Amino acid sequence: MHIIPLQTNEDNAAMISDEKRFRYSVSASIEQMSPKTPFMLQGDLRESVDILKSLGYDAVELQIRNPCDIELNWLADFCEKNSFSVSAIGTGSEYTLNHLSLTSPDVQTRRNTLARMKEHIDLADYLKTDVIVGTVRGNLDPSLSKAQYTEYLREALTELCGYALPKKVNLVLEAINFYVTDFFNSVGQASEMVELVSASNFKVHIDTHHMAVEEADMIKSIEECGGRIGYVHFSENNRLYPGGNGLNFTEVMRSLVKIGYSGYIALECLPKPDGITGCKLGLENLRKFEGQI
Ligand SMILES: [Mn+2]
Repeated sequence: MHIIPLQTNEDNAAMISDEKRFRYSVSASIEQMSPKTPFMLQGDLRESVDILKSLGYDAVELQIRNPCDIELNWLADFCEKNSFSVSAIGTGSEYTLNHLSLTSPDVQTRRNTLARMKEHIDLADYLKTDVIVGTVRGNLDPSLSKAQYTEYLREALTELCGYALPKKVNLVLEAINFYVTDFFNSVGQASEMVELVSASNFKVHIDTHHMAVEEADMIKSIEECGGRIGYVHFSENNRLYPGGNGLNFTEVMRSLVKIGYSGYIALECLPKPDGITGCKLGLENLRKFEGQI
């Protein structure tokens, strides 16, 4: 019998070493938000997509308030004709603008949030992309214990992963720092919830801005999380585009290659000095950092 040796992550990294290692994206909000929100592109999505394509990005991340409220047929067409993709659908507006939460003490709010998240999953199925679980997990309501909160979230994520699996949609749980959200702040804590739900389409989503607050050693955290990482946000510790302050993105990229991650890196950054300039400088720097791996 001929036994094929298992490939290591290092082999995978070597195999793709001559190709492009990552696909680059920018998080764009369809709502016009405040300039203090980390979306370099805001408002008209066609305009944002045109800008990203012309700058040389591979994808756009969608920040949308209502997945049923917008006409997106043109986006699927555009992606197919232009080798462009949607890297993920962000669902933070469901919490910040629509006041939905997967861990609300109110059963009807939890049901409404689940129904809405299924609409995001349907949209992700249509656009061949994944869904981010960030702030929509909700903060701890004073009437709940941490154990009850964790159980509500585990139940919700289990149901959503089950719904998304036949559609080949992944869910990713973002590790968000303590001043934004109450739980799953560090990469290790997000990994624990991913282990608890234990679904093949449920992964950890890392963000360098949050990691700069939460992780004692960003590189060690990435390597420990390893194959559980399913999506990546890049932005500086002060939320500027990569290279706008001082984080060592070359090291971060090197650790991602080491664990075999070759998916999207999406920029979730403040529109500074202005959105388009941030996108342009961010991509130039990403290519420079990638060349230094
Ligand atoms: Mn993020």
